[in-house]
Amino acid sequence: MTTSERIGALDVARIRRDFPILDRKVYGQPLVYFDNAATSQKPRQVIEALTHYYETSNANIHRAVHLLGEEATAEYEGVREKVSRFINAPSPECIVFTRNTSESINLVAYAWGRANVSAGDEIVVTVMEHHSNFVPWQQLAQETGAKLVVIGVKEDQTLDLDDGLSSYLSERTKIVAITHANNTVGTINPVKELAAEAHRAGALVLVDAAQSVPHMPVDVQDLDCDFLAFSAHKMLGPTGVGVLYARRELLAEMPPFLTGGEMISKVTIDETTWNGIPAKFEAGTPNIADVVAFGAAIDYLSDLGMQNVREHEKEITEYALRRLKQLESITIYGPEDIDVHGGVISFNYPGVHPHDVGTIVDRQGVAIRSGHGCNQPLMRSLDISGVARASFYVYNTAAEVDVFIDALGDVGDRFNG
Ligand code: C6P
Repeated sequence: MTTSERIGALDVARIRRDFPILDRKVYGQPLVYFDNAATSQKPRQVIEALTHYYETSNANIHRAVHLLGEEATAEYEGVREKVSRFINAPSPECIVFTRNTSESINLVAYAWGRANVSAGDEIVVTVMEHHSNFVPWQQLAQETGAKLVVIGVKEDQTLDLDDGLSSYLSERTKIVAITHANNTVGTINPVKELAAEAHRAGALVLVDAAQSVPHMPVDVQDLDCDFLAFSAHKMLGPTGVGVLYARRELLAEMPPFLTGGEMISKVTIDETTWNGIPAKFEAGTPNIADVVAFGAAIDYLSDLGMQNVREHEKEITEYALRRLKQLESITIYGPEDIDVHGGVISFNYPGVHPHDVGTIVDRQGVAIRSGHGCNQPLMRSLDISGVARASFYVYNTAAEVDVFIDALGDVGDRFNG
């Protein structure tokens, strides 16, 4: 690979011009933003959609008879249709807007979980779950007396499925909650195959897609999952918008998570009946403006093509892995096979705290994440407290990887020599 700006499928030079923040300097150096797994940067198109909405159509939705209210409702519902098409959901009714992935998963753990899980039932998760897809299930198990079954990882941080998923399932398994792509070691899990196996055992499947929907084509009907959760802010959209996809029958049967305005059908002093789906799960005034701007992010990614996004990230990740492996005394985590490795790389130097690594590269303008990455069970299983992590997106270049490698310089020697 050369250090040219054009990598594979994407015209990165053109893309970069859409991101105003990439023009700024950090400690006098051009910003190299490698913290995309935490949140992505936003293109001008998304920022302008947000401003345009407030300047032209701002009103509350689903309740006003005036024109602004109708326009705002149409824009908001239009984005629900876009999201539905983006992940190939069978209907926009299957899309619930939340605040983020964490809230989407909590919605399922509370609304579905409290109604369907009881003492002696089993919930299967993996040790590589982000806390957002671990703690809600752990708490549900503790509250109901259900058993939490945890799938471990092998040495290359792929799931330990040598004896098949069935070895973790029983006739009491109610749900398998699994991440599509891990956010620290980068493992991409075979969720389609796992969903088929879980369904054969009569269990439902929730996919944490916070690190997959932004980075690769995801088709919920092809995966055949029951629930799938992701966040707008990791895919060029604004903060404060999450998505829960759920099968229509499940949403129809589930009790609400939050109650209040707009999620009701009828309220009397004695009782309340619920609105239809998905309104039943969107109590109160939602984050209208950010949902509208999220629509611009989906348009942007759709124009790039999600397969192209994945190809670009694969190439940049392979290049970064090759360069990192040349550094002295570095430990790199995650699977070798790039087909099951997302666009994140975590690493450590012996005896060097990841925060020190993060601070050193920051002084050269390179933003990475350091710490446990909300993956404490996984960190514990690797016997480490945290990692330094670089994560890539559509605007990152091989030239930026070179800046990052130069910024790492002699970190290993400096601390140990
Ligand atoms: N991971 C990271 O730096 P929220 O914060 O609710 O939008 O997303 C939570 C979440 C759930 N699942 C996975 C796999 C994730 O990676 C995240 C967020 C960020 O890796 C913040 S810890």
